This record gives sequence, structure tokens and C-alpha cells, in this order.
Amino acid sequence: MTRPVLSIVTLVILALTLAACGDQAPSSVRASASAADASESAAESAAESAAESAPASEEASQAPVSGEGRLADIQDRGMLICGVNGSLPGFSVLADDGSVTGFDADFCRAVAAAVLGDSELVEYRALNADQRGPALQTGEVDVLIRNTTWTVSRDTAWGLFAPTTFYDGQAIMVNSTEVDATSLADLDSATICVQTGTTTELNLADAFRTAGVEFTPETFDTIDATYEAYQAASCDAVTSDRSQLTALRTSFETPDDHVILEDVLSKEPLGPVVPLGDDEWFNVVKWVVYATIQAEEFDITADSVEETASTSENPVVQRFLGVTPEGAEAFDSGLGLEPDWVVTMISQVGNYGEIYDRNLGPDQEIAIERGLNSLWTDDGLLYAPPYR
Ligand SMILES: N[C@@H](CCC(=O)N[C@@H](CS)C(=O)NCC(=O)O)C(=O)O
Repeated sequence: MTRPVLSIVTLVILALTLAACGDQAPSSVRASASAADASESAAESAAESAAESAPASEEASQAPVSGEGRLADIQDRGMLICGVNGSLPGFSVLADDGSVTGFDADFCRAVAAAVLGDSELVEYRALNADQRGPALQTGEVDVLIRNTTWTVSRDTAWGLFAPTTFYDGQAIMVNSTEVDATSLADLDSATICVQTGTTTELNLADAFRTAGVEFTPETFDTIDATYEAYQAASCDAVTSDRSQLTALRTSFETPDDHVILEDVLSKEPLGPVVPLGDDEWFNVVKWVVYATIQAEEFDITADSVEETASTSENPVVQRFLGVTPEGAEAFDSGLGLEPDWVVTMISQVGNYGEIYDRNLGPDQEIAIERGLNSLWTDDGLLYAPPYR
């Protein structure tokens, strides 16, 4: 392996690079004091690996919801509070006008459309890697949709994971002009930049040990520091979820120099998470995700959903869209939503494929092949249970 050399170019682009995935959220969408404060002390006092496995205290895991539950609270409040990254291109990025765009943000919108009838009724809270667990444990966010990997210890300590919206895997990126590596095996004795507070850090040692490759981790508390070190070539490589490396690379001055190796170090199923202790709310978020997937399978789009609802005679489609054929008994999903919530949601946000294409499709700057994120009928992993 060739050691990287610090180049003037890398120094010059340091300042430009990580606006893309910074750990400091813009103030207009910053988490309010409780989660931010809780997370900062958590970040100082505990290594992520300990935080990952330590069970949340009884008190911390109680979401501050009324006796009626979170669905009723959100409807009373008239606003969904959605935790996002806020600066990850393709997934959630805060624009100057305060709006948030991206794949994760669209799933926040889908939930708002389903429960409030209006996809714009979302208050976004930008959370860094260390803030997200506490924001769920304190119940400060109704849902977290922020490139967060589903693991058993997070399921028990942070909150419950709704179905995966993006199947990802951990990967390694090198600057090919400075490091001659095409696979993990070429990184023997390498130093690898990695951010603490992520599954990435925890997986790294496992993957290299399994491959019998020696390495030295260089850990950083923030994503900025991680990528500054990578850009300054103080590490031979950087590792994160493949989608994040792909997204971050687009903000580099010479993206094509940065090669993401083929090796897949881990499974990183990313999806929404809700605070523990509210099954009704968990079901709502779960079925919002499933409905986007089912709509794509039925080929029901934002443009066609209303017409399909008024013309389809397929009883399965009618039930899904809340249409009761004459003489039949109305179907009650039991979710506590309006019967036509799927029509409202799909007409405002689109089906899974539309959400994907709008943010990560072939025409976007961050184009990521569907791969595992295809429908099960197309050799992917997306599969919605029956809506009946
Ligand atoms: N999917 C992994 C990694 C997620 C993650 O936090 N990635 C970094 C890289 S972009 C990040 O979002 N950092 C921003 C921050 O901590 O503010 C996990 O759930 O732990």
C-alpha cells in the first residue's frame, strides 16, 4: 500500500469539504435543549460502544406523552417532530429558506401526511450521531429518520425500528491518487479514519480481524474532524455507510479521485425509529413505510392515486385506498388514521420508487443504484405485508 502524501489541494479543499455532513446542525433546526444537552453529556461521558450496549434507564426511556398516546398528541399539536441529520446530501439537507429536502425528509413528510393530512406539517430537528439516542429516550422527537442503523441494542435502548427504508452496508473510501488499494486486503497496516458514536466504528475492528488485516483506527468525535483528517491524508482511508461516502464524495473538489472499495464490511439497515412504549404510534410509522412500498408494487403514484381510488374495482386496491364498495362493510385498519390516509399520503409524497428517484435516482447528483432497495418482485428486499 502506498502511503498518502499531504497535498496542497487537499489542504485547500479542507474548508469546503464537509459542509456536506457536519455535526453542527443549523440553529433553525437544532434539537431543542433537552436532547442536545443530554446528548452532549452522553457524548463526553461515554464511548459509543458503551452507550450502544447499555440499557436505557427506566426513566430515560419514558416518552413524555399524554395518556392518550403520541398519535393523539401529534394531532393535537398539529405538527410532527422529526429528527433528521440535516446535512447529509440526498438524505436530509437544510436549505437556506429553512426547508429540508432528501430521502429521509420525505419519509418525515409521509408520516405527517398520514397522521395530519399535510406533508408540510413537520418540524425538523437536526441531530448528530450522539444526539439521536437521547432524543428518542427523552421522547423529544416523535420519530427519528436519520441514516440510523437498526441493531438489537438500539432496539432495546433507544427505540423501536420501523421497517428499513434504505438497505446499506459499510464501505471504505480511499484517495486513489495517493493510496493504491482496490480491496480491504490492500490496506494492511493502514490507518483508517472513523467517527465515534456510529456502528461504523464498532464494525471496523470486526471486519479487519475477520479478514486478518492489521489496521490502526483514528477516531474522531465529529464527522467534520473525521473527514478533515482524511482530506489531510493523516489516514489512509475513511469508512462509513456506502451511501454516506457516496453523498460526501460529491462535495469534494475532485470526487472521481475518491474510490469506494467493493468490500461490504457490514449490514446497515437504515430506517425510522420511534420512542419505546407506544405500540399504536409504532404501528402507524411502520405502516406508513409499508404503504409507500405497497403503492409502488401496485404501481400507484402521486399522479394516479386519486383516479385509482375512484375507478379501481380490485378489492385489494380498494381496501388499501380506503374505498368501500357498495354494499360492503368498511374496512378498519385499526391504525387510528382516516380511512383514505394512503391516498392523502401518496398524492402528497409519492410511492417508495418516486421518493427514491426524486432523491437518489439516476438523474440526481447522488445517484445510487436501487440494488437491495428494489421491490421483492424485482430481486430486492422491499416487501409489505398484506393490508387487511
Ligand atoms: N448508520 C450508522 C452511521 C450513521 C452516522 O451517524 N454517520 C455519520 C456520517 S455522515 C453522521 O451522520 N455524522 C454526522 C454527525 O454525527 O453529526 C449508524 O447508525 O451508526
